[in-house]
Amino acid sequence: PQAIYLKDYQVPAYLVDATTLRFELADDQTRVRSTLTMRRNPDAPSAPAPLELHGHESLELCRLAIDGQDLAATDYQREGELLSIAEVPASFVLECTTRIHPQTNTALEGLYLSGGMYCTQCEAEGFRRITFYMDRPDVMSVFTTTVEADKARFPVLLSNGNPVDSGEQGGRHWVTWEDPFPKPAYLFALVAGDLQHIERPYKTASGREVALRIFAEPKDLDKLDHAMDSLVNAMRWDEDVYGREYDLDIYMIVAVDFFNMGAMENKGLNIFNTSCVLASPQTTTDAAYQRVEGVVAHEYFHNWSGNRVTCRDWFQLSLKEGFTVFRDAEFSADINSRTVKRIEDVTLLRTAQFAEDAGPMAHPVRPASYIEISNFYTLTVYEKGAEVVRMLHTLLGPELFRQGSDLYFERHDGQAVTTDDFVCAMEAVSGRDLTQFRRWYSQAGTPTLRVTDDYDAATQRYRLHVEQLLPQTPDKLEKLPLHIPLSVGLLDERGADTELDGGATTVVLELTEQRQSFAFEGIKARPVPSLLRGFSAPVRLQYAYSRDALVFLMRHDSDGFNRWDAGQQLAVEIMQGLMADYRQGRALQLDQALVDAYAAVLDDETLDPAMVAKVLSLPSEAYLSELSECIDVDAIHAARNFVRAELARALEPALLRRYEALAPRCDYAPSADQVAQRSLRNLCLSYLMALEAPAHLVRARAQYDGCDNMTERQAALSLIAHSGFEVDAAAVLEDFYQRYENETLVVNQWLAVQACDPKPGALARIQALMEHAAFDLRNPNKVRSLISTFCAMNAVNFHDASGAGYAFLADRIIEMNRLNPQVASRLLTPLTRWRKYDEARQALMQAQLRRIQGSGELSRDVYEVVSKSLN
Ligand code: B3K
Ligand code: ZN
Repeated sequence: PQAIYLKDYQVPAYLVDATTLRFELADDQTRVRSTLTMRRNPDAPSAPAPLELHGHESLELCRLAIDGQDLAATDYQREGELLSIAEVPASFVLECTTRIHPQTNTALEGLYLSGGMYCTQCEAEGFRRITFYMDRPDVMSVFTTTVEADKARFPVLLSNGNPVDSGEQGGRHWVTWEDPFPKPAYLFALVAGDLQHIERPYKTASGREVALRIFAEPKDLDKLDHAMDSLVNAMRWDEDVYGREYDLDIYMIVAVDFFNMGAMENKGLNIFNTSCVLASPQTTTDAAYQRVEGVVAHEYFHNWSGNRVTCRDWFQLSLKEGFTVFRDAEFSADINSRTVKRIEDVTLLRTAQFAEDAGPMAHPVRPASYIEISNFYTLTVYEKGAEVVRMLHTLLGPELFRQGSDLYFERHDGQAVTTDDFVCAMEAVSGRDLTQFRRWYSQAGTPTLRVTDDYDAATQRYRLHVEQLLPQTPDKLEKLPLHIPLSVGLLDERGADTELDGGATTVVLELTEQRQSFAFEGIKARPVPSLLRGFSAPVRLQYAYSRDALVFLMRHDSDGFNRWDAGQQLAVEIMQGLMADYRQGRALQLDQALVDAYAAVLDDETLDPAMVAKVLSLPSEAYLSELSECIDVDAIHAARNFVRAELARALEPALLRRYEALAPRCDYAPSADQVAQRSLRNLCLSYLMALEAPAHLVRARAQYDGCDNMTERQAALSLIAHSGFEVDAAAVLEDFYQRYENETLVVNQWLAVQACDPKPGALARIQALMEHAAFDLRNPNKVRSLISTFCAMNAVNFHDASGAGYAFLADRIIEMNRLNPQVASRLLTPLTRWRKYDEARQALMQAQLRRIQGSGELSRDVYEVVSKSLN
């Protein structure tokens, strides 16, 4: 496989003005007829070029014609994914008929079957599995699509835009859809199935009527209201905050069971993984409710940031993804708790994205090359990309940022553009030079900020000295200093914010040099600095806080994020000390400072319970791993469990008091208040269960039996299932399966709970579950629930010194490489991190990577990750 480079980009030689498609859906006789109105691109170099169409190897070409004349096999060349025709007129009509095989499509790209219903996934390069086309995002066309199928089996036929015609004959029927907005082929969608829907009318700010419809299998019709509420909220929010309105008469969402990702923003016809749209109190946890809300909003926001304005090429993916993640994060922050949302996003960034950015697949937010673009739907493009947009928001302030976004949409509506065009709009409205800021798009790796300070009482001057350290990454490019907004406040001895410039208590320092100092005048006593407030930049921060200072910040910082982060830093430091003790065989002892700090937070009735739960949640094993030079999974697990049990022992009465006081008093609602209370109550129960005491087991089982919602039931289930009470664990797992056997998404949670059970022998349990009726290797949700969860969330078992976990994973990857390359490639992630483990494990992991490499014909997806990892 060959790499593709950003520097080789060329404008398309031809354009498609109109695309007409006819799908004849018929088991193993599915045909696609396309009629493309095409012409030479006036912006392309003038010498006539061959016409190059993309078409996957699996396409059976039945007919190709230009201006009504059939082409002979000698009139074109087919090589790999390209079909080229040496000479075509300056403008012409291309007709093409292909035969495709959705019924055997397990890659879930292009047209495939999900539980008996036809659906599509075309981003990034799936359309070429449907027909020959210029399958690149800078070729935009209007589409007219006719879908024809058996009426009884597929009563609902959908595509993008508005329905304009329909009819039936014999047992078959057809519907024609017209999408008037030019779009790239990756936004094409089609659905045919036995579906039902809920509908709600929506009136846009300017008074247009839109019909909102959400489709699902009949059995799931009662689980669509939350997605509908979320959609309406997102539409209103985008009008209020960005001035963006919806533009078609219908907006449709369809829920499907087999889906590689979370959801897809196809114009007017979003296709969603059921896990990101279905919700009911009895089957869905609070976290999943919030995910539905966030993903529904994300896909809706793409209608402007992605569809109306799209990407010139796939190197620009973060143009739409980074911006849209930033938009959906702000939406969720406005609807729920801003600080809690920020904590969750930063947690993901610091554990998973920082690890990616330090590994063999590290790449800039705008990659410079790729072998398989599907491998670049990454935390870096999405989450770090969103942080880059957030930094622009911080540097410009909300008003200028909004003006910049308005200008961006106005300038580029209907175009396919670059991340640079986005930054240019921000420059134009602010008059700022963002040349140096652009390095965030081209430089990979997480910067470290090393901060020191000094205070001179005589002059009342406090200074911060900041150095930025930029790591080496696989591209070996030279790193230049970044433009970094560093948000800071200074706490006085009472814990109050000091008034800085013009009365502000938080200031944004702009770092542009490798080393820089900032002076604050008129500071009466040595302050405690609150650095990187709100996590104002995606960096690792180093500052030598004493434990006392961290406790002080936990108690007093006016910045909620930093209050939480001070607690995390304190816990990390303590656990790192215990990890060292564990390795040396010393007895473990918990620093009383942590107990006291946690006790104070637990007793603070004025704090939002959601914040209390966040502050009292110990940093995860994954985060401790990310912070380790060399990951010792056993030491991490032992130290963290020790701290949990010690805290529980010391705080048992307080934990119990809050647990009882938070007992639910009314019916379930996914409201911010209730979510907060349940999260703290479940956290208290999890500490109590760390004591392994029968009385708390009884409590957990009572919660499991007595609750009216999945959030409480699932929390109790996993605590009991992971406890040492083996008989009770087996009983509760059995009960859970019996109750929810027919709820696929709940059964997936049941698989996940077992996959992350840290007790010894996990691998054998996973292998047994793979034989269970509830498992299906072809369904990505099930693969993720069982296999990915085991490898990512059960470190002590997956990294067992025998290497059996690695061999198991390699076997699954080799199987999945044939069935579904995208899922196979994602499964590789844990093995790509081999450099972070001890020598023995390094050798075992590398051996499995080599075994995969030599296992036969690899997909581009798996080939790229394996070869980069072994490099
Ligand atoms: N744009 C889609 C991602 C599709 C990825 C396909 N490999 C989902 C999203 O970010 O909204
Ligand atoms: Zn997206």
